[in-house]
Amino acid sequence: MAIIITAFERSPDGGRGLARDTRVRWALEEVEQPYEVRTVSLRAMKEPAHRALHPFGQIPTYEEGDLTLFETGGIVFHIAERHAGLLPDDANARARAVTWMFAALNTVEPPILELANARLLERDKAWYEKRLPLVSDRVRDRLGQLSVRLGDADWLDGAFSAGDLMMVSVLLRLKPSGMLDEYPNLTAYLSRGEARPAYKRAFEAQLAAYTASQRPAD
Ligand SMILES: N[C@@H](CCC(=O)N[C@@H](CS)C(=O)NCC(=O)O)C(=O)O
Repeated sequence: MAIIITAFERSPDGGRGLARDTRVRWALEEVEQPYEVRTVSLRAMKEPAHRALHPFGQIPTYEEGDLTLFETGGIVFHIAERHAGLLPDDANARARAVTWMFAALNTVEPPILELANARLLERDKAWYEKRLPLVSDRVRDRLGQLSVRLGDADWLDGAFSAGDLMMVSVLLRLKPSGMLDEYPNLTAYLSRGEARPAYKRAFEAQLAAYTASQRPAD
């Protein structure tokens, strides 16, 4: 059954792999499942045809036969459940890996997004300079806690899992800020994620799509 995901027609991240289709591509590459990509414009994302796939008018979505999914947590979990390679066989280890997926999305990603949004959308506000350190400290709190838990380990709980895939994906947004440099073990963790052949393939695929979107039409 062909797998089709959606991605931005022109990713606003400039091909840096921060759009969330990259984490879905990465999961599919880890489990060696081929997939097709349908790109959608910002306008088309808000139209009924796309909203039928994604109620919030966002990307990515995932279609496989008569199954349609949205939300990267749900999509990556589905991929990890269906195919070997992203979740351990042991039931307890599996539950812990899923817990790390939730931790990435529910506990670590929100302050990171708050910081990204503040930098992007609030620079011209009178309170920006006062608010930024507060928001940054909330990110540092989480990074400090994560850094302590990771310690010297390569991955969050034994072998690489969907929990690491999601956590690395979430942390990547901080890379340009230099904030991760304060936590050398997290920087190394990120590098290990980026060094995985499956991540490299996913990154290259989204970059190729972005580059193609920049070429003038014939
Ligand atoms: N929680 C959702 C977030 C999806 C999301 O924010 N997608 C972004 C792209 S990475 C998007 O479609 N942004 C455009 C918009 O919201 O209009 C998930 O993990 O899938």
